[in-house]
Amino acid sequence: MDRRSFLATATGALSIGVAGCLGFEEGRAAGDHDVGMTQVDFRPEELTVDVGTTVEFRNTSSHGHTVTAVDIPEDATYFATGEFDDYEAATEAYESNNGGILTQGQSHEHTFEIPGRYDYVCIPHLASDMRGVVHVEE
Ligand SMILES: [Cu+2]
Repeated sequence: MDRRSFLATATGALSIGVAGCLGFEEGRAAGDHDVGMTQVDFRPEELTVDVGTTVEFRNTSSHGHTVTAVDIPEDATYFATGEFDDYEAATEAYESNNGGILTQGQSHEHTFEIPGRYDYVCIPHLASDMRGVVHVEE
């Protein structure tokens, strides 16, 4: 599935999930981010892109979230809101001073250069299982 058809699919699913939420729909229609956020979910939870794609994660909710990689391919560049070097650093920063939090409307971009599966989480909503996956294909 190419990026365009995936996005079309994701948007379709989103329309069902947030029917009646006009503001969010307008945000999607602008096509200016790839992964949005609800109170305790990434939307979509899984995204498939080609190598070299820059993905924009945007906090489309009123709650604070992080985008923090937990499991990425060997040799891939670590990514996290707050630009931390690894998961431990991101966790410490969040626990000490809310480091890495994206507030409403803020975005974080990452360019995926290595194929494979990238699992990420929202640290403050781990208890709600707020997780996402980016699949990067050759
Ligand atoms: Cu969150």
